[in-house]
Amino acid sequence: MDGPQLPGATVDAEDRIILHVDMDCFYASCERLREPELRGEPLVVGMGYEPGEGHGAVATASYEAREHGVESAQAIRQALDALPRAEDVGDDYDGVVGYYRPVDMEFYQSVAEEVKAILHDYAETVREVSIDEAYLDVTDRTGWDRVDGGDRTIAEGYGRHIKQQIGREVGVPASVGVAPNMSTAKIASDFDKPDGLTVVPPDDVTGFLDPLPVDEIHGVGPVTARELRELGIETAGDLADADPAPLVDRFGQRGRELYDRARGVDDREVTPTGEPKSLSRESAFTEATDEMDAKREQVRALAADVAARARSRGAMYRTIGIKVVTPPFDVNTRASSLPGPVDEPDLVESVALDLLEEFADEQVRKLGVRVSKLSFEEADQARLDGFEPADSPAGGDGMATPATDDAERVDRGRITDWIDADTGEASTEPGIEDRREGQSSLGEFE
Ligand code: TTP
Ligand code: MG
Repeated sequence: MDGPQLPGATVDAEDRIILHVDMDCFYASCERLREPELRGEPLVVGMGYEPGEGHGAVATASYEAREHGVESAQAIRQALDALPRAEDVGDDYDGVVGYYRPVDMEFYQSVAEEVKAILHDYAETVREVSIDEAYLDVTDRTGWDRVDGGDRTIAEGYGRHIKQQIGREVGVPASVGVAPNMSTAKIASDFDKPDGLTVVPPDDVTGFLDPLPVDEIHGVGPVTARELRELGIETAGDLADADPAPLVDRFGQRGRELYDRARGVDDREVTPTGEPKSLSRESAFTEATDEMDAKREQVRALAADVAARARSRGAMYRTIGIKVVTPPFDVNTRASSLPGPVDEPDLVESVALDLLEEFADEQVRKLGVRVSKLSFEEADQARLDGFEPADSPAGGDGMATPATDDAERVDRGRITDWIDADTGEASTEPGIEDRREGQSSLGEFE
């Protein structure tokens, strides 16, 4: 695995392509979505923080705030010492000031769902490890082949594309690492933060890892790093060259794992996280529109796509819903529940179109269609109308196949999960923005 390759040796055909995404100063980036004037400013998001108060701890800080020594888990008071709050200093203060905001998990969760939805479009296998981090196995979607005989790989283009898609569609920055295994991909996504893209092809793994300080290996915290330094191990290369036996004596099985990671050896498979609770696809208009024909056309394409996706995953649904985003960012959701689980694409379309009628006169920025209350077990028995190709919208049932324009729009849409993680009942809930602004009008009918 390590060491120089034999002349003429080619990259192992088995080499996987693992992509790790970690959003940059995620909570702060979410706040900047709502308050674009905070872009480029030192911004601190506090857990247990209240405006004007000094209690709580830093959940995250923007990179501008980090330059002043503010970091996650620090007390807000300490952060305020390093970076006074804009409201607290007089007009004659000529130092740098910070902006402080309280944590709003619901909002961050909704942004994270949009990001994850994009990720699911770019890989069959996605492992979501935290609100702002996921691994994708993209082996079958891209390649390690070099482009034009240069250093760049096709996989690099793939990683760039995902990053750009998140930036364009959701508006938050991500850092991406691409490598032949999970631990190297994780290190790579962290390597050039923020807004980083680091690609480590199989034949560069050793060269990439060797010079890194040993604490950049995932799993090496400050305590382990200190102990390793006591053993004369400063870099990943030192660890890779070490005799593993004393490492195992000292750290147990973890010692062996860290030794392997330092050598770029990590056979862990990307295992997907749970079955989705709902499937949805949403798509934005280039500009808000009140044209009902355009809205209907969009909903038809989205409905066809969601239904096809549900069928390909063997999912039946009991609730069909829509999401309608009106300017500026008001999220409205409407849903209709059925007596029992079904797999009926034409019903998804007709219910979604019915629900849309309420918004006939509204300006709309974005539309979504969702199926929820999913069940997976019975799906086989419910496919009474035969098999459809997994990824094509259902045909032969009287529903129009989306025209090219629709198909393109659908490509920009994504599968997401609007369901409430705690209750599993999101379909009847108002959107996050609705809730925040107290507009919880709902037109749900059972
Ligand atoms: P991280 O990905 O660790 O941090 P980050 O996204 O803010 O910054 P980076 O650019 O370095 O990735 O964590 C994701 C979110 O989790 C973060 O925005 C806030 C939250 N968080 C806490 O609430 N407390 C913590 O101690 C940490 C580390 C994160
Ligand atoms: Mg992050």
